[in-house]
Amino acid sequence: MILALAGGVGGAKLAAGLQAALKAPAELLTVVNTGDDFEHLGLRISPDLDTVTYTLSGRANPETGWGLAGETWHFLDALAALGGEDWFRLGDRDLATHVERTRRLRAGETLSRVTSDLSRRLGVPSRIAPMCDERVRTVVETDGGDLPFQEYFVRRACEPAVRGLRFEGAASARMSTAFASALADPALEAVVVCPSNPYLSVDPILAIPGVRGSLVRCAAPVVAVSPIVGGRALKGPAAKIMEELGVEASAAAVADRYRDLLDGFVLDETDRALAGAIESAGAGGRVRVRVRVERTIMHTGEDRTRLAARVLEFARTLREG
Ligand code: FO1
Repeated sequence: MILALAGGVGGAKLAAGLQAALKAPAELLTVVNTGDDFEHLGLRISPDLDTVTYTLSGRANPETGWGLAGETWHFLDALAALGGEDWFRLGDRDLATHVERTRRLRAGETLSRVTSDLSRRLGVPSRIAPMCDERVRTVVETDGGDLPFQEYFVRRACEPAVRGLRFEGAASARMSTAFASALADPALEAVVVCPSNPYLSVDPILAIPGVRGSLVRCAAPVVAVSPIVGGRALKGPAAKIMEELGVEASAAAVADRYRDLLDGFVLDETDRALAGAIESAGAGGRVRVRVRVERTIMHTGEDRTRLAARVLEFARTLREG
């Protein structure tokens, strides 16, 4: 089996590639960040879980990467006319997901159960699980004070300078059952850290107690794909945040951030020149990481499947020694 760790749009694309590249898609489990979740208009919104579910079911909006294709906006327009909060755009069809998830969570079901059931109903052939079932909330510490994640990301368009991040609730959360079982499964063949934002999307997953240690110890190779290409983020504010936190925005800095748990790192062709430095950085007693150079930018479905197949092949070579 293959375990993928993902946040929103970039992570979902590689997860879709892995699902397409595997002969038996049910062997893929995608574990998703829930630090972006929030309560809005009385509803429980899980943006990254929905982005992954919609992408893996072939329903994602191709322009935005989040939300549903062919969406209509009557609800939001009516809400705006009443003076309601319309800064977070909930489409008419997407709304059904939030209403149904909220109802089931209120009735006492876990987020894991709701997620796996909704994804099955939408026709996803692989498995999707939240990182945990407890409430974890990413708080962005900025020059202007602390902001709940979606206030920072959507309402303020990632404009405030980031000084730090914290994941409230993470220390007392537990890995979801599917996540913990996958990490303990002797049949685990690879862990793929998708090209998601290391600070906003992957760090919350790594903040769940036991995750880092399990990844360091796990017998299967852990391979990350860089979300930074040529010093820029493929999508979103990763490069901006790295600079604001005083870290060079480069694929090499991403490799360094994950180094203690990585066996392999996939770099874009643009960054080929960094490969040697990333590999030799392990020479001084630090963990050694093998590097593979690929075309990592995923415009089309074929791009996703090809990159995923290369990542799986790279993991196979790492496994074999
Ligand atoms: N992102 C935006 O930039 N603007 C929005 O209005 C917005 C609405 C939205 C609704 C449902 C959903 O599942 C995701 C939505 N997103 C929106 C995306 C989301 O805020 C971010 O992509 C993630 O949280 C970061 O990965």
